[in-house]
Amino acid sequence: MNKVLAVGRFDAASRQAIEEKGWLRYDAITGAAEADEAERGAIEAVAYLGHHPFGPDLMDRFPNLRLISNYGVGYDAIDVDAASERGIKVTNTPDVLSDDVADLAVALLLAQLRSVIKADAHVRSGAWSRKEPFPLQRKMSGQKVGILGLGRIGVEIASRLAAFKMEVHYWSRSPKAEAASGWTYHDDALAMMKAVDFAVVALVGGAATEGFVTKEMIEALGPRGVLVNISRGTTIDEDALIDALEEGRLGGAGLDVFRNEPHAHTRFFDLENVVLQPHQASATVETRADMGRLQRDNIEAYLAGQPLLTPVN
Ligand code: 8YV
Repeated sequence: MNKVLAVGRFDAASRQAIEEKGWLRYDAITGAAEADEAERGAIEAVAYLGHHPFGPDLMDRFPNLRLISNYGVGYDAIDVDAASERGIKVTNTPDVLSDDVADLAVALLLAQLRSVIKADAHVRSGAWSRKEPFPLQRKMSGQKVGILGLGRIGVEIASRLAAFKMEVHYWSRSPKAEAASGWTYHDDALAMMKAVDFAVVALVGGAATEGFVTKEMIEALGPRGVLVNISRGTTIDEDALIDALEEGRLGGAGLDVFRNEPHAHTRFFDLENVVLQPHQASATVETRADMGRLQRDNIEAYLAGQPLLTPVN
């Protein structure tokens, strides 16, 4: 009987690696939870890809489960307290994706400030050849940017934006040793949003940061402000964000994550002042290969009775 279950719609390379290992694979945890009792009872480790909540009821469908190896640094889909209570270890894939996520955060800010998407349409539509004017854009260098959350990814975003000659501000629960000397720490997130021109959300997901970016914070950024989110849709009051964008109380947004993925709120689609991405900040061939390898290596470590590489609990 198979000890390992892989759950999710993996890319071709990861899928092949999983097939070579001979692990059982299901597209969704809800499907795997309906497998026959003997199959479920044999499972000790799950390679998990997805954002469907993996809570106590689903865990109890696998009575011998000892490890959930998550594909992704954010593990907010997994109820870690419930896992710990059941003696189930959880691992994630930190570090290997930080550069890519930071790159996309910069790309979203630049795309907004320099109107990259609209300018592309201006050329393709023939407007440029008809000599129609294209509006002037916004300067990125020299402006103040605020980073909400200075974890591994936040640090990478901040150092990239510092290289763009931006004045870096950050909020986190406490000042960070990783912060460069020129970066300004704020212990009050609202005060930081008032002090900066643009902001990037790099918070962890989960209950502790649910709705962290409030209506007041969004409006503090103002009609010329731009908000980028590469964290989780849950970290922002999404209704307040859409209202502010529709009514011009926030200048623009660059979003890789949404509340109800993959069903981004349709009100976003009518807005000209947003750039939208399908939760793809870590989605490069190279990084996805590294994430898949780290996920599988954690499972191999468990099977070999060795210490887990990147434990969460
Ligand atoms: C996803 C992510 O895990 O690492 C994270 O926290 O959000 C992403 O890398 C990936 O899109 C698979 O769902």
